[in-house]
Amino acid sequence: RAPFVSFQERAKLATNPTANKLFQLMASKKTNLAVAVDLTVKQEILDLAEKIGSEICVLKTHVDIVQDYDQQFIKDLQAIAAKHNFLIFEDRKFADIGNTVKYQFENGVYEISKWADMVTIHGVAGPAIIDGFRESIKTTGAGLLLLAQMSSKGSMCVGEYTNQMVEMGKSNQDAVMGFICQERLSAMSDNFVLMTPGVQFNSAGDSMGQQYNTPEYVIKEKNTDVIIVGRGIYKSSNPKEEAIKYRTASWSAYESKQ
Ligand code: 6AU
Repeated sequence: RAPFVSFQERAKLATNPTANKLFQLMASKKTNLAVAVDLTVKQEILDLAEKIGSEICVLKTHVDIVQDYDQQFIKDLQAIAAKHNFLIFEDRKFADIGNTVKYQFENGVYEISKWADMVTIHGVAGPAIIDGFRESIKTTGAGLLLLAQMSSKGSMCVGEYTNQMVEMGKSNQDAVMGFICQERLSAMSDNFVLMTPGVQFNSAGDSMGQQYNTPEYVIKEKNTDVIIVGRGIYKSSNPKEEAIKYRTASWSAYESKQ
């Protein structure tokens, strides 16, 4: 396995401003837990953010599933993020040509570029997709997360495609903050944040192709940096307590690599 480099050290190596910020935040707050809040009513998202905010480094949204979305929702979420010190990740999974994703990022109802600290992008359209984000993120310092691998059964983000995504990240280190992946590959250098979804303690998967691993497995065995937990936390009857369990497990797994 690659030699251990702490989050503090990785902050210094980071080439994207949000990667730097996230490494520092994780090191000081001592949490590498990101939570996917896939709820569809804004007040429910805000209530959960308030409850678990102290435990997390990142809150992940799918803003297009919020039925009563408005700009106040973003202001309220940003206030909670500032209070509890976490970053906001809009999991939009952009995939079109540069010119189109630029509109999707900056315009429409959501104006994602105005508030998201980081967003996900697919590489199917080729590396020029990144040019659609470059102008906007030059001013905000936001980070792009490249989908190098997916957690779902039969994912086609494998093999040579995955290698090409890593290369796309390395050729665009100013804009790309890291990867969504299931394992650390040797080509993934320490300036990148590696975030892994498909994490749950008590389930192997769902009926729609999702596959789960434990925090220990992904952080220690697969050597990634951040776990992304959705239903394992937001569906729980006590999300705060559950968030603490995931936080403790993923942070001990990180520390055990030293
Ligand atoms: O823990 P879950 O299964 O309730 O939620 C997992 C979350 C969802 C997915 O949209 C997302 O993680 N996700 C992603 C991301 C983060 O981009 C990639 C992937 O391969 N698998 C996955 O589940 O919000």
